[in-house]
Order: sequence, then C-alpha cells, then structure tokens
Amino acid sequence: MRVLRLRRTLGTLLALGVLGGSASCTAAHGDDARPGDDPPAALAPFERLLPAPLSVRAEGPGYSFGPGTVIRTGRGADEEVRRVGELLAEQLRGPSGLPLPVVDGVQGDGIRLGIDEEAEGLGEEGYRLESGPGGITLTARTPAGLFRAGQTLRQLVPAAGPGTVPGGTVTDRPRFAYRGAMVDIARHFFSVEQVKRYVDQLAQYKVNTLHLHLTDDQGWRLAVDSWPRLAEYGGGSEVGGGPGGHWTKDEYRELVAYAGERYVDVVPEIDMPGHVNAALASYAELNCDGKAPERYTGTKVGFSSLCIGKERTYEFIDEVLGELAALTPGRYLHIGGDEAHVTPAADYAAFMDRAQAVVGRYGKTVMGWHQLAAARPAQGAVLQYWGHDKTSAADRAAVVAAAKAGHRLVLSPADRLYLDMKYEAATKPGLAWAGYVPVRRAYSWNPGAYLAGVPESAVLGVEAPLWTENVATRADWELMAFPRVLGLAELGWSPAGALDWASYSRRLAAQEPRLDAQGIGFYRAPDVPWAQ
Ligand code: TNX
Repeated sequence: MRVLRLRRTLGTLLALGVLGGSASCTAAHGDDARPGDDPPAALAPFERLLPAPLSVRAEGPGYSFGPGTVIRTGRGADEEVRRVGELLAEQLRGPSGLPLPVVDGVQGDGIRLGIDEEAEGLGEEGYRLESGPGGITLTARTPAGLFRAGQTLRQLVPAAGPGTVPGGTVTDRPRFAYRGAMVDIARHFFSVEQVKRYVDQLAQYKVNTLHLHLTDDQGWRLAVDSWPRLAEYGGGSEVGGGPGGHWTKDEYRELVAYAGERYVDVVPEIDMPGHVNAALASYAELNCDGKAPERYTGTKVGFSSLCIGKERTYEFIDEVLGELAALTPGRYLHIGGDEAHVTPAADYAAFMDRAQAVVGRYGKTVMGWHQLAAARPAQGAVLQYWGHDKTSAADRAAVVAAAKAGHRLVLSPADRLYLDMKYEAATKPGLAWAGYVPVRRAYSWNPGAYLAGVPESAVLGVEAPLWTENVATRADWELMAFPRVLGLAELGWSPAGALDWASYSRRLAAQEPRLDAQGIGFYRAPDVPWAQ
C-alpha cells in the first residue's frame, strides 16, 4: 500500500514535469492524488517538499543522520559559507537534539556545504542537494543558494531525533526573483522581535523579501534623526488608540542584518503623498495651512496628503529618504503612492516625479503601488499590483501599458494574496473588501499569466501583504498569514508545471507538525486534509 501510494504520487509529479526521470521513477501516469484519500503522513520526504522543487530524483540508499553527523563547510577561508553552516546547524539541532558540530573543509562524511561558481543551471539562489550513504552534499553558486538548500534539507530530516534522509538528488532554483511578504507595522505597532520571528517562518519556505510598511495615517514607526517628532509623537498611537511605538535606527539595522543572514532583503516603505496623517500631525510646517491635525486612530483611508506646492515638503522627503537609504542595503525604496484620493492627479504626478528623483539620487530603485502607473513611473521603477477581479479595465490597462514600457511588476492581487482578507465569514480578524480568500483561492492562480497582456518575463515576482487595521496581536497575525503564506512561497518558487492543488494541499497538510513545533497558531482551513 505504502509503495503503491509512493508510486502513484511520483507518477503524478512526473506527469507534471516536476521530477527528473530516473530508473526508480517509472510509475504509471495519470493517477490523480486527491486530498484526503491517504493521511499526509504517508508522503515520503521528497514528496513533502514545499515549495515543490524543480526536480527530484529519488535513488539509492539514504544517509543516516545521527550523533556522528558533522556539518562541513568548504573553503575554510570563506566566512560567509561558514556562517550559513552554523545557522543550518542551529536550525537542525533543535528538532534533532543532535550536537552537529561545524567543521572546516568538505573532505569526509556528513553534511557538506560547498560553493561551485561554475555550477550550471542554478542561478543566484539555486542549489543541488545529493544524498547517499556517504553523506549529503549541498552545492550552490552563492551562499544564498546554500542557505536555500539547507532549508530543503530541514524538510528531509526526521521531524524529531535522528533517522534516515532518503537517497537521491534535488536540483532546484526559483521561478521568480522576488518572493515577498509585507507587514504593516503602522496601523498596529509590532516589535522587531515579532518581525524577526516572521522572517524565520518565511525564510524556511524560501521567501526572500520582507517589505515593511513603516508609515501611515495612524503611525510613523521608524526614528528619523532630522525629523525626530515623526517617531516620538507620530509613532505614539495606533488604530484603536493604543500606545503604538516605533523602532530606533539600531533596531531597524538589527532586523535588516537578521534578515540578511537568512538571505531576505528588506524593502522599506514610506507611503506618500497620501497615508501621511501621522507626519502631518507631528509637524505643522508640513501642512498647507500650517496647522497640525490630530493624530488618527481610525481605519479610513485616502484622506491625507502632503502639501504638494510647498518646498518644505521636498526637503522633508529628501531628508527622510536619505536617512532610510543610508540604513538600507537592499536596492529598493518603496514610496507607496496608493490611495492618494485627496491629491489631484496632476499634483500627484508632479509630486511622484520629484519623489522618484530623490530615490534615484540616493542610489536606490523605486518601488511603488500600481497607481504610480497612471503618473510617470521612473525608468526601472517596479510597480506593485494590488488589483483584483473587479479592478476597472482602465486601472488594469495603465499597469499593462507600464509593463509593456519595460516596468517590472510584483503581483499582490488583493483577492488572492492579501493576508488581511478573511478566509471566510467566521474569521474574526481581518477585512473582506476584496472578498473572502480561502487557502485554495490564495494558491490556485498562475502569476506568469495573471494579467492579460503582461508576459511572465515582466513579472518580477509575488508578494503577500499583511495589513493590520484589524490585526492587533501575534495570534491574529499568524492566523491570517498561516497557512496562506506558504502558498505564496510556492507560487514564487516552484515551476509552473508543479502548481497543482491536489499535490499542494497534501504537502501543506504534511507541514502541520512543523508549524505546530514552531508554535505557529495557523488556521486549520477546512479545504486542507490535515491529519488531525
Ligand atoms: C488598501 S492596498 C490599502 C491599505 C489598506 C488595505 C486593507 C493598498 C496599497 N492600500 O491602505 O490597509 O487596503 O486591506
């Protein structure tokens, strides 16, 4: 029975083109795996991988992962590879209880991490994982690739204690370069600790970008030396009137470094010219009438605007973006640009021209919400599409035209990837303006063919935003993000041919012990065949 099930699933994956051919994988095709017809625990380790890899060849005897296992990092002099090895050891020690010492040099058995700059077909983040009785070899062109390989290995070792890692080869690389998650710490404030926890949760599924929505009407969450009241006063409340808070520059640096060690880039967002009430409340001089409004603790959007005709506005954005650029090693600065409902269109375009020029002057690339498409996006600017099935043809057309003009898109369709949308009517946190988004709906679409007229080559990637008007605690955050954000991870990483709900839902169910062990309070979606 067990063998049969394995053969049937391998057959399905082969039919999907997910697995490379091999003598041991000659099962008949065409036999659909259906959720619920076998417990997910019956999936063999290679079949459980999430996101699904580009190719797997299960072959030969496996590796005995046990008390004698050491982690070997190549090129003794390369500190970065050593650091990747140390982090992997730390991640494997917890569930296995093994000592897993890290030693220099790849000669000998154990888990070997080595760079091969000439390795073909792996790109910047890809890797090869080869497992057999003599050890497990992870090979990549970059340390980032080795880190991703290690996350795959974490899913192949036993859930707890020592045991066998199956024999075979995984060859893998991502479909999209940008695989992101966003969190809004403006509507409700969250600590660096909580965001680090999310980085760990995401990085294990190969998400590589963390977009931080740092400012909005309800709060300014990052200290800016040249405008100290932004954080001190503008950060001092949140939706519902709680105390809010802000991060110091050191805290932000610490988060960026922590994410960087997991090969997650931080994209900070300062939203403008709308969504700025916290800034206007902090500095009267930023207002056209010279009067500061009250701080805002409600949830309306689109009522605030920077004063487009005032030079002080441009000194402000120059100083804020200058400090942010200096703190941020990644290439993007996100300048928002959404829902500027009280800024006339001509003013909006004029303002965005200047704001984009500032970003360029600080050596960064502009990211903006897709409304920027209707103005004049700067060369190279990346547009983040948050439309949905009911988005007007005109809004869509502007985005398609921008893509045709060479702008790359990050897709965050609100009715698929907005993690603040309720799963169903009974979901307590969250909103429903884009409809309910069950787990299956979040997963079942193809980013490469989503917008008619936009070729896959214009899609830089995908991102799942978590807005927090109605998400106030870690428990609510994790309930809304998990398990949907795993779908985002697979959409971003796995080849188009691997996207299949029947396969995915079983692999997702098989993540249950891992999510439980990490204390993630995920939503037990009824459309997923959980074991319990
Ligand atoms: C729209 S999407 C917004 C946010 C809200 C969100 C709530 C976008 C760029 N703007 O200001 O928080 O909906 O779902």
